[in-house]
Amino acid sequence: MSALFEPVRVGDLALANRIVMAPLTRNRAAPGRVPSDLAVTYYAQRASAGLLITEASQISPEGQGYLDTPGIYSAQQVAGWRRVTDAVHARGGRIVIQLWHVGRISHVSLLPEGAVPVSSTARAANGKTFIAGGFAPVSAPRALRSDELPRIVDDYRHAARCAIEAGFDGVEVHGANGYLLDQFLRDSANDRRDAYGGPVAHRARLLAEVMHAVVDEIGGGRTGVRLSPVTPSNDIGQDSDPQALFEHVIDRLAPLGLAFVHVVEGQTGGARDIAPFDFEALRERFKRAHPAGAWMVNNGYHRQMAIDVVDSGRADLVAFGRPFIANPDLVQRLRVDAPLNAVQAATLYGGGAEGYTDYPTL
Ligand code: 8OZ
Repeated sequence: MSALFEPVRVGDLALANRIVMAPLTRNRAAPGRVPSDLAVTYYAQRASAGLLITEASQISPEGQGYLDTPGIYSAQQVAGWRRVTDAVHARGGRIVIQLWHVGRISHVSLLPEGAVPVSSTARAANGKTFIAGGFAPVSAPRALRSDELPRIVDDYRHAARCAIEAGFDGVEVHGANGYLLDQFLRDSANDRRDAYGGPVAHRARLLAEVMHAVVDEIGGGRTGVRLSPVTPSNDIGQDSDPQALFEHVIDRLAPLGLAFVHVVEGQTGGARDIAPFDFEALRERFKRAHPAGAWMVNNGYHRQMAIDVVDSGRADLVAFGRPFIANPDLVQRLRVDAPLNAVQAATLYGGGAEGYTDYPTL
């Protein structure tokens, strides 16, 4: 039997296997941006994963960019998430929450009265978001002033504290997919002239400050980060030198003693070879600096790929996205090499139980 199905220790967490449910946006939060009753069922159904990573959850009202995504900043949200974590723990699962700020991928109708999206830049992305009434182009952002960034870092810190109060086993900071932290990282979206723009070390500063704050608040053994060095998601564009940028990011984060680094290989949800990038060099660099840290891979893995990557030592954990939406018992199906249910595209975002909690087990 492959090590994929064997228990593993990741930071402070004891996981039953190396199969992870990737963070998946589902747009079904209740009023107040609180996880719904259905979310309790949905996550509990998937608790046999070694680790569940929740859907991206905004750290503040300003961090929201789509309709009906949950937050992790209010007392009501903490209480709502507590029901999710209790249900997952009752089934022996482990669950971390993904901390999200969308930056410029937002729309004024989703933000507090009078606010516009904030970013590294005042340049708008060429893209759409989903608001009440359907898809709409994202609103023009304003560039954050450097004196506002400590408040953003504090919002991440506060959200991490809320996560622990809600019973989560830890957090994953969303540094991927063209959202706020990625907007600061890449020179394709960062045109700043202050200490947070220009050279790689400046562009990585906001992510580093966020990670330091979260680790200071809850501990490195309960903290992970998701990166997507070459995804073109959300019109982020390619950095002029992604290898150098993300090697710097890894060098900077490794000393924090993180539980895991989660890497999207290629285009999120798409081509694994969208742009050249040496992911293995990144992993080796991380492992040299922090041997106990887990390396989590994601993007289009099927059973044999996952077994091979873990058994060859090229990854410690494998995150599955769409297969986990359609197969609540994915771990068991992979174990016995059973066929998988296909995912229904029409019910991915928004709606109720259909395509959410009604996928059949074996
Ligand atoms: C799909 C739809 C909306 C948001 C990401 C949080 O790509 C997302 C997302 C995915 O990281």
